[in-house]
Amino acid sequence: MLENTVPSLRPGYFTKDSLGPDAVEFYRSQGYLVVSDALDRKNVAELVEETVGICRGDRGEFSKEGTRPDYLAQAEHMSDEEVQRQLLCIHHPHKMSAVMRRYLAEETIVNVLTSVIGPNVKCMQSMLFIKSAGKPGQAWHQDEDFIPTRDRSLAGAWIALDDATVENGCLWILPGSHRPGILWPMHAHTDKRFDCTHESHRFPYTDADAVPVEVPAGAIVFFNGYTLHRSLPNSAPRGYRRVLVNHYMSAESLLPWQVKQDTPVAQLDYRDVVMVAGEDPYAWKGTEDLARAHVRADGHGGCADGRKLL
Ligand SMILES: O=C(O)CCC(=O)C(=O)O
Repeated sequence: MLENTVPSLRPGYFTKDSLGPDAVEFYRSQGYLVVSDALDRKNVAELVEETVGICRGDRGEFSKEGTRPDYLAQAEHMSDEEVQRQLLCIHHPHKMSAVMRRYLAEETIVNVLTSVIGPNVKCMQSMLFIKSAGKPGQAWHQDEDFIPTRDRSLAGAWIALDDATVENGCLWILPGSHRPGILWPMHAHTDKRFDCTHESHRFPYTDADAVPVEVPAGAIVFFNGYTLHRSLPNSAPRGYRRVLVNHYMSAESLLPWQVKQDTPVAQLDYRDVVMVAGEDPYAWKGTEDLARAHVRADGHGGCADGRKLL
């Protein structure tokens, strides 16, 4: 656990026992909330063990730009530390790991999401960040820029597998930045502190308005898809800042994401989804198995300066 901090006393920090209307109100007004004791040590150990198994290639193939990452051929001769240092982020680990899939519908996640989204909730994405010492962070962005819902219901559940501190690259949030419901412009950046995704800019907040969301391992940070957030590099001398981030939305909304453009625009609906609560009003469409676990390559938009980080 984090030393010398009492996360549950900070604004927006709750425990499983203290979740209730105040937590929902905080999420609605500030765009995030923390449940600092969501997972116990056993849960965290299980997810960490699974992370190592995934990085070793023991849970099946994952590709980097369509090819198998080179290090996997040598993985059996590498230490747990070495295999984890090879990757910054794996998308869709739930597609290769039954353990990761089980945590999509973890009890606290379902409890919070049914309070802040509604009774019917679906998940469309998971991401496993390893972020070992020296790896970059993610620049300011809003997740709805990448995963567009039609009712602004997108929410991330950011599950800390290590204590996340300012030093090792915890999440930073601009409180209340979801409220205007505006998607700010994005551009490619050349800031070497960050992975190569594009960054949001021209919003009316400064870095001084941001709060670091330091949390102990086992905490879950929930944040709205319009909330501006970023993380800084892992500048600790060693170790990781591992986190499993799952994304959810209201099952009532269609999901015009990663879908064939020959469909009429109003009907675009990505159906590789997992219901985690309630009823799926579109169950008659069935679901599809489209996504594959893959390594994040050069970010969503490519590196402005041609860097290869992974
Ligand atoms: O944890 C991080 O480094 C960034 C996470 C993030 O940007 C996200 O989940 O959208």
